[in-house]
Amino acid sequence: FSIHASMAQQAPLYPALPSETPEEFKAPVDSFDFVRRTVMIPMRDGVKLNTVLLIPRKANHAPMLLTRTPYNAADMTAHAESSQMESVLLGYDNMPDVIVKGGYIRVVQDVRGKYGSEGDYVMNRPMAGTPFNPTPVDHSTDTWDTLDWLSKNVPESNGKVGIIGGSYDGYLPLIALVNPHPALKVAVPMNPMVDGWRGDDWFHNGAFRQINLSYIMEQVVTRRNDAHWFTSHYDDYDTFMRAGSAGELARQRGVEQSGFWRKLAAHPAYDEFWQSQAVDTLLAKQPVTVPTLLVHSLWDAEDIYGAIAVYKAIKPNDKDNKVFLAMGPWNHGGQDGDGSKLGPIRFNSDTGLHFREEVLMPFLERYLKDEPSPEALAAKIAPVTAFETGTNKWRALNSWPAGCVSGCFIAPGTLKLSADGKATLTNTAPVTLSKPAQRNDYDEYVADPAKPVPYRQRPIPPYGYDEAKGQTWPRWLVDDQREASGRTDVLTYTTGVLTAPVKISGEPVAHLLASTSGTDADWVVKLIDVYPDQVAAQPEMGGYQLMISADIFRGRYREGFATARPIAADKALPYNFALPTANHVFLPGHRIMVQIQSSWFPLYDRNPQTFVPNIFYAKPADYKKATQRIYHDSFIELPLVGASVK
Ligand code: PG9
Repeated sequence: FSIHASMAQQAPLYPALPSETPEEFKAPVDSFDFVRRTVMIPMRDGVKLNTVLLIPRKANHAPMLLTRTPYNAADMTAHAESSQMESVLLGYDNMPDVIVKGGYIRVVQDVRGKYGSEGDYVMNRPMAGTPFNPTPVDHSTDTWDTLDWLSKNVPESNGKVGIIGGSYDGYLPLIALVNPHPALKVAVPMNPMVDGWRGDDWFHNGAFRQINLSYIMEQVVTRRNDAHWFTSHYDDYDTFMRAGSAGELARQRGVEQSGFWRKLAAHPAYDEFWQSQAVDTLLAKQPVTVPTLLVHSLWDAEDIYGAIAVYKAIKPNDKDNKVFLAMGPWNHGGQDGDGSKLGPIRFNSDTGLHFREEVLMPFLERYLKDEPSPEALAAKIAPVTAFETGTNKWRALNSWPAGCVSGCFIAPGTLKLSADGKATLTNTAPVTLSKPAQRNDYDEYVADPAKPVPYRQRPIPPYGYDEAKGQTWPRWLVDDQREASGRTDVLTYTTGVLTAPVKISGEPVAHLLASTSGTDADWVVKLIDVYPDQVAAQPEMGGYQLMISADIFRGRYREGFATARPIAADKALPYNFALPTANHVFLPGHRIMVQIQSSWFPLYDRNPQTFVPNIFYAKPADYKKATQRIYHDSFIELPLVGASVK
């Protein structure tokens, strides 16, 4: 670092007592085990992108590991003021153990329009030449230009680049795969943003993730994120309730100054704006030429849809077995750190370290190093490395979904929701529901928008984080669901105690036959593993209700995501939607539970339950109680592995 004096150094005002601040402070870095180099790399349109390189002192023909980010390259490469590269790199998206042990040159770049880079910022910049990006540049061209510069201007390198990152930084490696530069030898998209409307950060099946309003503002309205959302209530449940609709809160908080908010609010349905940006659809049209390791977190509270969606989209094009998938019992980004537990759920080993050492490091080395080590070449990297929750075992599989490497199969089972809160599992193929067996064959609850079901125990700290409670946002998907099961506006169906293990691998699918007295409704379905009443080794887990897979569906889209339509009141109608991928064994002594409710607040905005053109602008009078009915024989289709059960 050389710190220029903040003011242009002038002649001392009082020569007899000159400033004690030198003209330019030069930090002594000779003792550092790395060299920091900051360059402004020119893109084809002249915009320069701020790019930080940390080069190990001994680097010679070293490969480069690149992360492109909207989250501040300077910060990400200066986590600590240290002479040691590994300490400097601790923190978001870095995995210093991988980078330093591998002897990589670390490159982190601010994307166009953010922090130290020039140009204009556009959230998840649409591809050039599409209706929503008439310019000649996008993240594919910016990555191409960046790699072209890196491959020619880093003498300490071997000219080979891997691109790696999580979340938004996981979306960027996917876009790098469109017209990839020849220097791109490997891509590791982790927990990537892929389809913001279907199941990643902005909506899930049309329900808006309003808890991200603060992000939509802070990330867009200034180049360096120095405008901040403020806390008005300790309990975020109150923050959002007092405002009423997400659109009203956006107005109150200045979010309307975010160009991205204006686009999002103008496109509440899954129209061309969202469909044209679905990265899985985009990549399905590309050849697979770059070895790619997709990384998925089973309890990802932010981008639980993306990695699996891309895997499904590109695997059919993978003629040379270049596409790999790893999934672990992690929260969003959990693979970067200690993966031995998540909240109270213990995995009996550090699953993050296992992934980094046994999968990621040999994978990177194999494609980036001029001479990979014998260990890296000998490492058995299965096409799919999947952690099996429940049993806490890693499984090496040939494809996904798969229940085992050979000798088993996946067959759809039916978890029927019956009277008296009973759930019954049979391994018979499900039969799609069209009309109720008999008129009174249902359970009902009153969904009151004035008292929406909290997505977690209140008080809900602002933006879902609470340092005191250990940042519970990243682990809320493993919160105990007993909080909800006791509510009269949550239906609960439970099997008897299992006498044999029940394993599921893949996406459960909710098949509801439901009616509402309103003309719009949200349906939340949660598949839950109920622990035995007493767990001697971990008493607090006695009776724990652990979500294995859960999602929300906004009923106005039941006839298609592109167009919102009113729901016919008091009419039993089918709702069918997939829940996130699971790879779980319900152990003997456990029970399988399904919970159904009509709000998940304040994570998702409330459905007024009367049809309005755009829920962002619903008025207080639009929000009305509704009586919801779930007809018996509604069921969850489970991807059962092997012969299962009772
Ligand atoms: N995918 C993460 C995120 C995006 C938008 C809102 C909130 C979270 C991320 O990039 O961190």
